[in-house]
Amino acid sequence: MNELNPGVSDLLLVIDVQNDFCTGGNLAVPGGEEVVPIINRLGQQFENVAITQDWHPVGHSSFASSHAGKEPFSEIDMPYGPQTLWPDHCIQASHGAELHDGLDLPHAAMIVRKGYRKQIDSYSAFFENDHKTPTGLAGYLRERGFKKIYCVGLALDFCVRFSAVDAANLGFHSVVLENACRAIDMMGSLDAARKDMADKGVLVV
Ligand code: VGL
Ligand code: ZN
Repeated sequence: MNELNPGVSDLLLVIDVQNDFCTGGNLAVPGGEEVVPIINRLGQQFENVAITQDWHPVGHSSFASSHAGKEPFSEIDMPYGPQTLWPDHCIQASHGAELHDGLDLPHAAMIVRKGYRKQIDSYSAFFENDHKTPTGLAGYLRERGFKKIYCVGLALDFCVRFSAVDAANLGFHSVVLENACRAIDMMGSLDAARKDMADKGVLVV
């Protein structure tokens, strides 16, 4: 990855590298923790790093347990569109919501939390799943003058996908470093993610 040679207008966006998405977690992504050393090495090359954290209240509407008779990984219709239901995960201030403790990014200047409104999920680091409610990250990145966003983390086919696509739609150069991501890969989600990212001008390398 030495050829990246990131400059002052480049930012590494580290998405949801939290205990619940790693082995032993409530919504474990296969091999999730394998991204930790890869991201740590990348982080040493980037002067600018931001981190996201999935951050749900107890009883969040994206949890299957909040809907009588519904199983995890099924889908329901929400006012803002279809929503996959998940096992309870990344509950605010729980161990599962903490960043993986091997993550070594002391210079990260920003941590964005998302998914903290009970009635709406947020995969993207930029907008909640209504694709309208902003998290504030775009304003931060613009005000800081960043032009190119390198997305890494978990999960490639959910939060990384939607973050990278929104970054491109917002006018940033958006790059996904695939070897620093892992996917959930359920019901065609990884193929759909690849297609969506390609269609929206995200560079996947
Ligand atoms: C994520 C499902 C639910 C992710 C977050 O980080 O990709 N996926 N919440
Ligand atoms: Zn979540």
